[in-house]
Parts: sequence; C-alpha cells; structure tokens
Amino acid sequence: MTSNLEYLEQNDPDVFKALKGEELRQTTGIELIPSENYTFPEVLATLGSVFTNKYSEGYPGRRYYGGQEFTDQIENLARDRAKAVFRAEHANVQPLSGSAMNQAVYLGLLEPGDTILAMDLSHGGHLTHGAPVSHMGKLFNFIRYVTDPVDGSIDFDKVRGDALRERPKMILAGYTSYPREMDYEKFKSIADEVGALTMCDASHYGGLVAGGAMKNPLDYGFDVMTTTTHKSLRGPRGGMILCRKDLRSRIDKSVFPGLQGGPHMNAIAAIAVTLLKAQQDDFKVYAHQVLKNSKVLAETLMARQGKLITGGTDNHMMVLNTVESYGIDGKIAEEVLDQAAITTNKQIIPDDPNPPLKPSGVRIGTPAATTRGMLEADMEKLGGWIADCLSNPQDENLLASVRAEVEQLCRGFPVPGIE
Ligand code: DSN
Repeated sequence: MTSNLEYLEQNDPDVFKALKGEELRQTTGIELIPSENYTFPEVLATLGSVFTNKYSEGYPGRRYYGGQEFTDQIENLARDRAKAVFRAEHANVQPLSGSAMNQAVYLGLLEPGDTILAMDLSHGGHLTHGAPVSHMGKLFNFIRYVTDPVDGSIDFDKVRGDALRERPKMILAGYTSYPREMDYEKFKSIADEVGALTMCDASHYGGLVAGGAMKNPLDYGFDVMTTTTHKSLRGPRGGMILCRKDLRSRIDKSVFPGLQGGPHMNAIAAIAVTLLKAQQDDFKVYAHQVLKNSKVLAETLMARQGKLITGGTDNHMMVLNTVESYGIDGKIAEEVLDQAAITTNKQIIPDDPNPPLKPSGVRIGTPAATTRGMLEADMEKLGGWIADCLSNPQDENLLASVRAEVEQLCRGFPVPGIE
C-alpha cells in the first residue's frame, strides 16, 4: 500500500525534498533554541491523521457541526488529562497558539483599557505581555516591571509600589527569555493586596512544571496559567489555558466564539497524547535532566569567558551576552554557530542598546538535546564547542571541524520519530 509520504514524494517532489532536508537538519545538528523540541512519534502520527479533516466549532456536547463522536472523546480526554497534569480546575485546549491563548485570557477576563502589570520585553517578557508593537500593548494599559541588572532578581518592593499606585486589574508572571524561577507567592500577595487577578504565562516551562521540575503557579493560588504545548512539553504546536472553575465560562467564550473559529482537532488529539506521556515516569526524568543539563552548559560557558545574563540559570535556558563575552553581536553569533550545526537564536538582553535583529546576545536551551538523551558530559562538550566557535568567528577550518564533531555526537542520539 502506498504511504502518505510516498504520495507526497510522487506528487509534490519540491515539498517532499524540503521535508527531507528539514529532517536531515534536525537529526544531524544540535538544537539549542530553548523554545524548540522534538515531539513524540505518536504526536506526529495524530497530527497527520483524519482529525485534520473535521470541523468542531463549540465544545464537547455543544458543537455547531454533526459527526462529533470521536472529536468529543479526544477533547474531553485532553481536558481531563490537562487538569490532572497541572492540578487545574478547568482546562481549555483549543487555543491555536501561544499568542492567541494569552489574548483570549485578557479579552475574556478584562475590559479594553484595563491595566496589566507584566515583565518588560527586553527583560524577558513576551510580545503579548504588552510590547508596544503588539495589538495587546495597544488595547490594554501595560505597566512593565524590570529585573536587576546583576542578578536578574525582580524588585518586589518596586512591583508592589507600582501595583499600589496603578491598581492593575491583572498581575502577570512568566516569561519568554528569563533564566530564573518566579516567586509566585510574592506576586500573589501583591495581587491580593490590590484586588488583581493573577496570570502566569508558563509557555516555556509548562513541560517542566508537568514533570515536577519547576514550580506550578496554580499551587500558589494563581487564577490562570497558560502554556504552549510544543516547547518543553514536547507536544504539537498549540496553547492551553488552565484556570479556576468559576472563570471557565468567561475563558471558554473568549476562546470560542470570541477569538477563534474551528479548533484544530488533530492538534487537540496530539495534545491528549502528549498529556498521557507527561504523566509517565520517563517524562519526569526528562524534565529534571533538562535542568541538570542547563546548569552544566551554563557553567561550562561561564568557565570559557561566557557572560550570562543574571549570572547563570535556574531553568532550561540561558542568555549569553555575546558582545561582552566575545565582541560579536547576537546575529553574528547565531550565524557562526549555524555554520557549526549548532542552532541558537539571537536575543535582546535587558535594556539592550542594540536593535532586535542585531541584538547583544543569543538564547540557548537544553530541552531538545535532553529529549535526544544527551547528558551532562555532552553539555560540557557542547559548551566548549560554542566557546571555541564564538572566540574564533572567522576561523572557517575550526567551524568546519566543530561541525564534524557535532554531527558525530548527534549520530549517537537518534531523534524520536525520525528514522
Ligand atoms: N517564540 C517563542 C519563543 O521562542 O520564546 C515565544 O514567542
């Protein structure tokens, strides 16, 4: 029988060739972008399944289209598993992406013009946390908190002062580029003092919360937690909202019909699969190993002239100031490492004097390498190679020889789901 991939090869060789090229790139090189990962083979199977054919606007038991026997089953499974994994009273698994999920929360629980206290973009906040260029930044009144330039800590006296003065309707924790744990108790106590809702965008570390390696904001009384499903959680691309049960109706109506139409049922089936995996013992081992690997990679870089923002990491990522460490900007550093088959992403640093497409650093993370089975000794090798490359950005021979070593290392760690 002809497989779906064989049909693709026969009927659209251009797309097939690009797909094979991407498979090769993902297997032969090392993926260190902290928001990327390798998903489970079962997730790839459900994403490419007949669930992609189905329209399911509405929610289980209350749909606007017929034929929902199996889609209702999988959405209920995904919601129940999400509630169990994150100890949440309610879960909405329909958001198509991280941005949509955060927008759905703001639009469902607040009114346009309301004040939200959130982390500044250059200090690690996400675009949807009120960056002036985002629609959310225009629609709501965002007040931004920043981090300490030396140790990266958040000045909670200042956050409290801002909250007492500005009376936000919501206080937002969570980040997209910040290498430390968050102090949820302090956020919650300030929010309670001013009567604000608490929301945590745990998109980056949702998988690490699920695996018990990082703190769960819901355990600290947060009203809402959001997470994307494709980063440390290793699922399909998508988002989910976890909240108290009394917020259920406002959140669900905000996602559909407020913001979205038909949910992607193939992704929801894949989220259900991911959340079963996330309850298993080897996922917990993976989550803890991500942090161990991150610490060793950070220490290796710091021992080789690397200046890390906040001086280290408590989570799966680190932000390397390449200008101060090696005299090159983040764009050049990203390109140099690409030549050695090491994938990172250029990254702005707190109060960066340089523009976003030529910023002062790169962001590095360990979830994908850990999924492949790499351990501390592999991180020491990687850290040494990164330092070698960034210290000698114009040495083509060195970059080629590091590339050969990276490819050799990667051959020992097959990628799940790719033959
Ligand atoms: N794109 C995600 C990241 O890389 O952190 C968040 O938007």
